[in-house]
Amino acid sequence: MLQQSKISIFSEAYSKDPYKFFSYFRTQEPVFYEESIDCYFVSNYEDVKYVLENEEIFTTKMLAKRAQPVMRDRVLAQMTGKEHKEKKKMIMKGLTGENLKRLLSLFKQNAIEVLNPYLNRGKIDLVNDFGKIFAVQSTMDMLGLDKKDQEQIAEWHKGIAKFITSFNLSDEEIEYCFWCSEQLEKYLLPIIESKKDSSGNDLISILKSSEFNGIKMTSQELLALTLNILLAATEPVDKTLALLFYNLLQNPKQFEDVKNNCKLLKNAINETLRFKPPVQFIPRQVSREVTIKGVLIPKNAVIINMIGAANRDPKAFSNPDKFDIYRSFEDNKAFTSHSQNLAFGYGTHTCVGASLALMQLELVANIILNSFKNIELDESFSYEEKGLYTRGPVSLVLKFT
Ligand code: HEM
Ligand code: 2IO
Repeated sequence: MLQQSKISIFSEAYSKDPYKFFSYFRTQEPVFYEESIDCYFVSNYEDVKYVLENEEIFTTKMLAKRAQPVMRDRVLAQMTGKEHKEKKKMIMKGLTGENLKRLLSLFKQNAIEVLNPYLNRGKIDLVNDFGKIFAVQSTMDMLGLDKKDQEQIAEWHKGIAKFITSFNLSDEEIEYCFWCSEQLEKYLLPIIESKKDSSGNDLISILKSSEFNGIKMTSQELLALTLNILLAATEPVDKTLALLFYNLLQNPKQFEDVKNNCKLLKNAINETLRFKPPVQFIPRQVSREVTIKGVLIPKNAVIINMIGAANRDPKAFSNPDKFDIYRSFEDNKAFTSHSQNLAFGYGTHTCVGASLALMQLELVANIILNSFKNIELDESFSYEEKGLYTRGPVSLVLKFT
């Protein structure tokens, strides 16, 4: 019988600062059972890696309940084997080569346009005035959607994100999430149906013209993958960008070094993703009884991988609680390859948009650094992060000259 811990991820203290709890979880309760939601939380780097690389034991079946009701059909993470490989390839086609070049140029335009009105104001909220708008616009470019509808899309996107990344929603909240999903369906289905096969380079057109086993996808299947990209490419962007600037502002020497050598931005982005990953949880469902660190996990139980805790495991990263853009990413005491941080996941379902996201973040951070000088936190601003599953700053008010 598992002893119920007094600690809960639903406590106010955890929600305020989960990072304070990670060492306790890793060392005292490496498989932590959260009774109220009947889930097992895994926090050691080696265990998270083991779970994510064994997809036969640790499946994504729980997404049928956690994602499918608002995604309206299966998302990429629910697929396995040949289907997963081929559909992932279709998505990759829309994000690489000439399409990558086209997207980066659109991202640049988006960033400049959104930042422009703030240039003479000396003040900007990097989350609410910039990041959220930039993220939705850029995802709409990937999908080939008309950006005139961005505000509407952003609002409905919040509803599906809430459903997938929450625990214990009320019936009213669930109803609202479903309503958002229905609005997105009503909006997107006619667009998906009107796109002419092989007429465009956007992801919807590419997916529509591709075949799996000689058969084209149905509109419903295309809708689910469209919603998958909408959520996956939008949700982490404003969070990562704000965390990057916050971490740099908290570490002025490192910020100076980045400003003097823009090649260091890549390191700063990678270190931000390790130090404070915007996607904190990756759930899996066990296909058979399994034991981790001596704890028996019953068949069909849901395991939640704690990415934030794994990324600060001292067995994988030296001095893990220090934000250090100079840490060698090869520096890994316990593992033979290299210590890859787990912000983009690991194994078969590793993020398909990872390299695009890194380029997008580098591009936009460079634009911000070139547009604003003497960036500081506004003195009236108090910093707060929010979210258990996805997590990031509520706002980040910067002043600059
Ligand atoms: C999967 C994080 C950006 C599309 C994932 C997973 C994580 C993640 C943790 C693994 C899920 C799992 O194993 O169940 C992030 C972060 C991002 C980011 C931190 C930005 C900083 C993007 C972008 C795209 C994208 C820009 C757009 C194309 C996807 C898709 C999957 C995925 C489609 C599912 C992959 C699969 O099941 O094979 N992402 N992501 N992500 N991500 Fe991202
Ligand atoms: C959409 C949770 C922001 C994904 C998800 C049901 C599947 C998958 C992830 C990421 C990030 C989002 N899981 N993206 O964790 O596609």
